[in-house]
Amino acid sequence: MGDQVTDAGWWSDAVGYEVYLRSFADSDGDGIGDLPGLISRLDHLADLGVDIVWVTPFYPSPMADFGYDVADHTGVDPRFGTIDDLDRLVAAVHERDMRLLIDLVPNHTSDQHEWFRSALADPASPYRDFYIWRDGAPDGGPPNNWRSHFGGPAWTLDEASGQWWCHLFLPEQPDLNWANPDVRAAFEDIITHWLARGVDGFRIDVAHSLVKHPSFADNPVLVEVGPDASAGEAFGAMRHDHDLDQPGTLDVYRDWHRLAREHDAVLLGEVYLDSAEAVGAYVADGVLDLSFFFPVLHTTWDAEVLRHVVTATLTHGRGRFAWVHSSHDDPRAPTRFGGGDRGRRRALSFLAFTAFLPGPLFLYQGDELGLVDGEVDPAAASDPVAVRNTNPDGGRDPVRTPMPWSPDAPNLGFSTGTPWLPMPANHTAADTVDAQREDPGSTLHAVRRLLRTRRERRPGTDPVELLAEGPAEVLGYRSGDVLVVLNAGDRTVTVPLPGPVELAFSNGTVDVGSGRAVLEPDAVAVMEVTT
Ligand code: TEU
Repeated sequence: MGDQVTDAGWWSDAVGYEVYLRSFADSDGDGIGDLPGLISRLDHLADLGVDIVWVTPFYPSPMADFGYDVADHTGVDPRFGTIDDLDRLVAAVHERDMRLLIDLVPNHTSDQHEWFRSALADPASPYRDFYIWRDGAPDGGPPNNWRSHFGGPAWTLDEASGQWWCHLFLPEQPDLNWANPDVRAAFEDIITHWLARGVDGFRIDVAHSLVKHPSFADNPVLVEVGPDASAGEAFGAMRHDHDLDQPGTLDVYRDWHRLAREHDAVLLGEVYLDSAEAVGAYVADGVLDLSFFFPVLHTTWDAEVLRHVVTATLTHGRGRFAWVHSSHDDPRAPTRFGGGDRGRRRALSFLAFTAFLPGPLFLYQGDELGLVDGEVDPAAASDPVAVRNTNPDGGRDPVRTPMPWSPDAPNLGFSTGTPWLPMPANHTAADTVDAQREDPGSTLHAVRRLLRTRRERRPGTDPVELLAEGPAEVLGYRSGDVLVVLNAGDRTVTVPLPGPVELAFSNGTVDVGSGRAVLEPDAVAVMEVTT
């Protein structure tokens, strides 16, 4: 299904791993994960079978959005380490035959970036036009009805000049003006800087909203929401005709693609749009190499929903949508799939199901442990989405709690100091890397086995044929000699097979015999057809 990619690179088949740096490993006891901490844990990733390490922003930042408010695109925040640590990270990743992706945040900067400081201090500054300024509406309100993802209007008034600046996220994250060629030139310099320093590519933050419609017209309102609506509800209550997914965005990436190609580097977009067709346009030839497709990470445990995202990925992703199951922004897969052992089993089964389909496979830290969302006391909430809204979505803290490493160390081995976000009570010794390493029945062992099987048996560019026969709650496909079947229902199912098979990987109780496979609910079987 779907055309195969025409310019496949080293990333096409890779296993990626997202490191949320702040919560990964703290080397100096300040309670915040850092670059030396990450370096000290790279062997865990290499052992697991990871090819690409994606590290979230380490740049100098006031941390209003924990680093996604960048104040200097070529530096390192002292809380995360030094520029020498970054060079050491590049070398240490490469020594282990892995590659390093860093986060590029081009939609906005921090309000403490020197560009914005200059723009705010002096409307005649050459940096004024790096950002988006508009006069208010005749009634004195914001220029239009656009909303911030994080609550409230997407505009804040600069009283000195009487103009408003645009921010699709926090007021402290002013949006850049991508209609200004100087902004484009500045980012090409940033990209060139990091490629010369040896990084292997970029995960591009909010890759779908750099360019805004030049009319700055209101977005059509789909549903009226009251003041009690959460940030997410209010954002979703309008059609984003003018603030997201504007055509000129792809031209920016065409330029970056040329730069990336000179260094054999990869561009991976965070294209946070629901339509697979729309996301597919970002991964056309000569644009981005890869994109996440987020409906995959919003699925519930429902055969129809799972089938839909898989089919959409195959049709529109054409091997360029990276499979993603959890992230630092959204509920973890085991939690989404019901929590506890059951959620964990389902998450592993769906991970295995996607592992033999075209496209790279990404894990988020803790996915290899079957980690569920951490329980965070509301008093400890840190995410601005939770803290700044009277009716919060709950925020993203539960998916950002520190990584559990060892059962006997303070804070499960994350930090010798006080973690910036408390270790959650529902993450216990059994969730730690060290405990799971000792337990052959652990999720860690299963994921390592799965990734090894994927490396050995991955069908490469063979076309994928979705299985049409069998019970409705079963999802299945064949690609080359690999046959994968998942039971997303709540009864044991028998699936007809084309001939003799060998079981290459399974999760849950699976019985594979001649001509049929029997799978209990939530189970997956990865088989090799032997004739
Ligand atoms: O996320 C962009 C984005 O669209 C998400 O914020 C999403 O809408 C929200 O998290 C759902 O809960 C990226 C980063 O991944 C996120 O951490 C940043 O806060 C955001 O950009 C701003 O840079």
